[in-house]
Amino acid sequence: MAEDVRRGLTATPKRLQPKYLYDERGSDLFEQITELPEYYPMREEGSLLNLISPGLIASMAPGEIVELGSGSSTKTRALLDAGRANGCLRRYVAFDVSESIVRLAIAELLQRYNGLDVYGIVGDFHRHLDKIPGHTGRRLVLFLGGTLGNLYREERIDLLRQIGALLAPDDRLLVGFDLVKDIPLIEAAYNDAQGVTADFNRNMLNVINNGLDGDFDPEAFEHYAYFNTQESRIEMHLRPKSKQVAHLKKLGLTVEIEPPETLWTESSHKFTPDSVREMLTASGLSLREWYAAPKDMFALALAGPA
Ligand code: SAH
Ligand code: AVI
Repeated sequence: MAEDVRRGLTATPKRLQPKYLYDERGSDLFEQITELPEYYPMREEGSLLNLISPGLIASMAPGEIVELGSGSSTKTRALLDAGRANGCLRRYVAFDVSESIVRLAIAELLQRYNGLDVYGIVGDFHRHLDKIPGHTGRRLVLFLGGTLGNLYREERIDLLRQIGALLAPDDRLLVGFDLVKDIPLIEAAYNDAQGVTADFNRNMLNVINNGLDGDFDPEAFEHYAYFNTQESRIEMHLRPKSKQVAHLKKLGLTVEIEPPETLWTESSHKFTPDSVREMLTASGLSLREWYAAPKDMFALALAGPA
C-alpha cells in the first residue's frame, strides 16, 4: 500500500487503486450497492448465471471452481448448486483481497454445501495467483461482477495471461462484462439516490488513513462519477469541497489538493462483444461462448486456452 499510494498521490492526475475500496466496511458497502435499484449489473449477471449454470456445468463437469475477486460469493451459488446436483464438483476456492468478506463467504458456504472442500485465499490477484492450490479435476475459473473492467487494458491483458497459465486445455474461464449502453442508465448506477456509492467511494480515504496513519477528512470530499465516452468507462473521483492538506505519517508525505483537482479512485470499463473478443485473443485465450442478458445489459464470456 505504501508504495502504491506514494506513487498514486504524487502523480498527475492523483489516483488511488480501486482495491483500496475494500476493507471490511468497503465490502459491506459494496454488498449494499448490489441491492440498490439503480445498480443493474448485479441483478443482470445473477439472472444470467441462474439461467446458464445447469447447462454449463453439465457440458464441462468441473471438479473445481476457483473464483477471483469472489466477494460474498452470492451469485456463485447458482454454479455450486448445479455442481452439487451434477455430482462433479469437489472443491471451491474463493480468492479476494478483503479478508473479512472471504471469511464470511466461506463460513456460509461450508454450512450450505456439506462435503464440498471450500478454500479461502486472501490475496491480490495481480500478485498472488500462485497461492491457488493445484488442480483437482477440470477447473472452472470465475471472474464475476465486471471486476475485470476495473482494470486498465494492460493490467487486464497481463491478468488474463496469468489466468490462462492456470488453465489446462479443457479448463474454462467465465468472465462478467458490463456492456456499453444508454449513458444515463450507466451513470445512474454509480450515482444512486441513497448515496451508498458516495460512501463507498469516500471510504477509500478511511482505508488509506488506517493503513498509513493519515488524516484525510472523507467528509470534505464529494463523490463524482461520470461516463467518459471516449474511454468507454465510468470514472469515479473524490472532489475536495475546499483546499485540503492531509498528512500520511507512515509515508512522511503531505498531500495538498484543491478544487477542481480530484482524487481518481476507480474506473469501470464497459465493453462490446468485439472488444471482449479482441482482448481475449490478445491475452492468448479464445472466446467459446457468449451469454448476453436481455437488451445486452450485461454479458458472461466463456473462454478457454487458444
Ligand atoms: N465477485 C463479487 C464481488 C465483486 S466486488 C460480485 O460479483 O458480487 C469486487 C471484489 O474484488 C471485491 O470483493 C474486492 O475485494 C475484490 N478485489 C478488488 N481488487 C482485488 C485485487 N487486486 N485482488 C483480489 N481481489 C480484489
Ligand atoms: C466491482 N466493480 C465491478 C464495481 C463496478 O461497478 O465497477 C465496483 C463499483 N464501483 C462503484 N459501484 C460499484
